Amino acid sequence: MAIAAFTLGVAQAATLKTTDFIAAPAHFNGFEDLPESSTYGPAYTEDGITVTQVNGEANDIWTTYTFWGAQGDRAWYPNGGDTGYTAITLQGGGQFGDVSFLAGSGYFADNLVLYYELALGGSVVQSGALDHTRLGHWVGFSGGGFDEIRLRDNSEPISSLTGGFNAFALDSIKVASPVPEPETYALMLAGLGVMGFVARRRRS
Ligand SMILES: [Ca+2]
Ligand SMILES: [Ca+2]
Repeated sequence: MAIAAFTLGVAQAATLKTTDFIAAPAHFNGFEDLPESSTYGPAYTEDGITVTQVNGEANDIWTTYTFWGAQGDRAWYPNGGDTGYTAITLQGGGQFGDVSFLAGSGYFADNLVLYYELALGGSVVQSGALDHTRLGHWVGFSGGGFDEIRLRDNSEPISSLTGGFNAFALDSIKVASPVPEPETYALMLAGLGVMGFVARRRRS
C-alpha cells in the first residue's frame, strides 16, 4: 500500500556505515573534472553532488592529493590543511537517501578522529565521531532525513570550532535512492485524492 511509505514529519535517524555499501549509485562525484591546481575552491559540483569548503581557506583545495588511497587522478583536500570543514549537498538542495564516500586525511598520524554532522535546512539533526585513518576508508549514512553532511577531522567537532586544524580529504561520493522532493509527495497525494474521488463516484 503506497500510503505506508509516507513518513513526513516523522524524525528518523540515519545509520552510520563504514563499508562501501552502495553498489549502484544514482550519482557519483569523483572530482575527476577538477583542474590540476592547488588553488581551487570553495565549491565544486559533479553529477549533481556539490562539495564546499566552509569557514576555511576558500580557494585552497589541493585537487591532486591522491596518495592516501583516493581513486583516479583527482580528490578534494584543503592544501596543507585548514581550519574549516567540508560540506556535501545535493545540487538543488534535496534530501539525501543513502550516501557514502571515501575519507582520508592529510595528517601523518594514527588514532585520528573524523567528526560529522548531518543537517536539515541548516539545523543539525545528528552528529558524531568515528575512528579515522590517513589512508582512505569508506564512510556513509543510510536512511536519509538530512540535506547536508559536514565533515572535518582531528582536533574538534564542527559545532565548537575554535580554529583547530582540519586535514580531512575526500573522494568518490556515491548517492543512491534520493528521498522524493516535497513536490513529489504533493503530486502523489493529489493522485491518491483523484483515485479516491473516482472510487467514490463508481460506488455511488
Ligand atoms: Ca577521484
Ligand atoms: Ca591550507
